[in-house]
Amino acid sequence: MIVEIRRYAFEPAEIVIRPGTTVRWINRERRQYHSVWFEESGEPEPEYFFPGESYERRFERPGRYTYRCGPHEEMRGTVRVVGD
Ligand SMILES: [Cu+2]
Repeated sequence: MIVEIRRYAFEPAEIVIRPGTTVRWINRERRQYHSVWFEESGEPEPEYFFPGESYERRFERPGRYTYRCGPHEEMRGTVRVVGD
């Protein structure tokens, strides 16, 4: 599953996936770096990634996972993992 980042937005902002799916966020900006931070999970913010780079994460458990970009709090997204 691919989520693209353009003009300070995650596209699509919400996705629905099955357990065991890897999500890849690709930075499609011209210059701007971003991060994908699951802040509510209590994890530290991961490193920024730059145009042309990507960030991956695999989801094993059903649930609703919200995230944001560290430097741009208005950038938000949701991953819904739906089991059988
Ligand atoms: Cu950002």
